[in-house]
Amino acid sequence: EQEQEQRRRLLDVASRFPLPSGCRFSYGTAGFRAYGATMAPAVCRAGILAALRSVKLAGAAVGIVITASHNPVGDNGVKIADPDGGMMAQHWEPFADALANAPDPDALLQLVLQFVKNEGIPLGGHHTAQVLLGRDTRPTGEYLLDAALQGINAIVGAHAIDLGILTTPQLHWMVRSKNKGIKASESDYFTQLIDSFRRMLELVPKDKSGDELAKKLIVDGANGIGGVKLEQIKAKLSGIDINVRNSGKEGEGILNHMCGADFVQKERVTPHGFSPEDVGVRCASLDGDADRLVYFRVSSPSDNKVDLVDGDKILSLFALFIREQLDIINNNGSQVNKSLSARLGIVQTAYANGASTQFLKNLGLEVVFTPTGVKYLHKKALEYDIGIYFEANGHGTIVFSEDFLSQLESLINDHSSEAANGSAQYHAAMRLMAASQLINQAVGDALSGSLLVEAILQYKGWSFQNWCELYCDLPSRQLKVKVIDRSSIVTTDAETKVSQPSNLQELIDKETANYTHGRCFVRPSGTEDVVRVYAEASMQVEADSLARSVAQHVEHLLG
Ligand code: G16
Repeated sequence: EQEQEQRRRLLDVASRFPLPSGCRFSYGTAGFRAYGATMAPAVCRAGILAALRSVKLAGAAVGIVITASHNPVGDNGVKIADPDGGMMAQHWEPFADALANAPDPDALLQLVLQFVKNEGIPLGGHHTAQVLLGRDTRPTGEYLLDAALQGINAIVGAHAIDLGILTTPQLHWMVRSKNKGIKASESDYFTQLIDSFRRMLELVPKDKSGDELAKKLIVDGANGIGGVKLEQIKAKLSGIDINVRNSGKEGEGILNHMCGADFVQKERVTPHGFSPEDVGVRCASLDGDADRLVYFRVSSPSDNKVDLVDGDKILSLFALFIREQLDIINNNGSQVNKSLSARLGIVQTAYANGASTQFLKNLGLEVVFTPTGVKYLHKKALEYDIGIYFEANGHGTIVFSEDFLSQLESLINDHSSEAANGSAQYHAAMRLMAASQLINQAVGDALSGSLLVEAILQYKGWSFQNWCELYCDLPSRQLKVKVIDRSSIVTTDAETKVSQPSNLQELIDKETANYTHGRCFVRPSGTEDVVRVYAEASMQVEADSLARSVAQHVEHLLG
């Protein structure tokens, strides 16, 4: 009987959300994304999928975020978070694609029945499933939330919990915390941020506490949810003076339009809402769902250019800080003569500026590359005791292994005697512990990331200028090319080479050979209907011209 009920529900929900003809969804770099008004069938099916994933994992909470992140306000999307708070396991993506594109109710039912049989998912029995839902501020969010809820409720025994409007990283954090059995509400998230930030500042050496300018930060909230959340907590963040622009309030502007992390990083000009009066002040820019973070400074009152600190430089600051603390712990002749063994790994993508990779390698750090997409970088970073990953566009975080954290805890406990706990070793261990609590362990998080940046700058007594000067970026240029079918480009070697169309790589190589320090690659975007072209060279005009000529080849070959 339960089985009949299950079939009936699936047929019923599929007939309520028919797939428009000619529509094709792909689980891309970060879930399904398209024009918001067309997304309901895919979001409903993502609801079915998330509930099935929870049943498969013995009722552990799974997450759904309804967002199109950096995309224009008219777009929307959906992505699924696994019980550990990370992105959904990649081996379920082919099923996600098939489910989203099932042409009619019967095909959808057969697909689900076959999949649950293959995966050994106990459908229709006495199972439970729970799905936590969050969404960003897009106008289509509520409509798509309803589609997701209907999809989840189509699975017998599934329970949906709508957590309202959240940043993407908040939802990931809540899924992770809930499954760990620790407090998982929004106020718990805020408390963790506020407390660990305070602890980080308490560990700043007295001689380093800077002037008022050092504490001042202007945040471009991209008119999305990040600014809204920051407004809620900024008064409780002591030791920093935050001013939010593009905060998402009525009349301030349009989501991601002429503002936000993607705009600032790609265009390198001041976002809407900033003026020459802001020259010299440290500014941070978030994207629409607050999972990207870049920093900038308005460089002169006479033009709108900015000095950019992208994800690579945030990564470099984090790497320096972590390395320094490990060195203090391991080279310090303290009374508690204990060292920590930690494999520190750095993960980047082909978009990482060549100068950043060189800088990190010169520090003797292990640097590895993955294709674009947090799902790849995060997974790689988990292979280390401490894994630091960042994409140049500002997605990234630091992940600490359980084993490392328990080593750290025992080191801190060993310092419990009064004589030892004033030692540099103890302070370094406490700093690493506070950093592991401040920085989001589930996914890159612009709010917690910026607080860690602020705490590290205060710890080092560094100005924005000091940070900028870590290394000098090689000039680069990114272009988007509209083609008929972007999936006809196939890449290999962490996206640095094109394998199809067969002659394209040869053309790229020929163009690149014309430039000193030239580097160029192309790849189909997984979030927008474009091919992306990236070029780097020793001068800006050269990077521009290399990108332009390769873009022309792409246009010529793919129409
Ligand atoms: C998403 C992914 C990122 C990726 C970005 C661009 O970001 O989470 O890992 O770098 O898309 O991907 P693509 O170049 O394939 O379009 P977001 O901020 O849009 O969720």
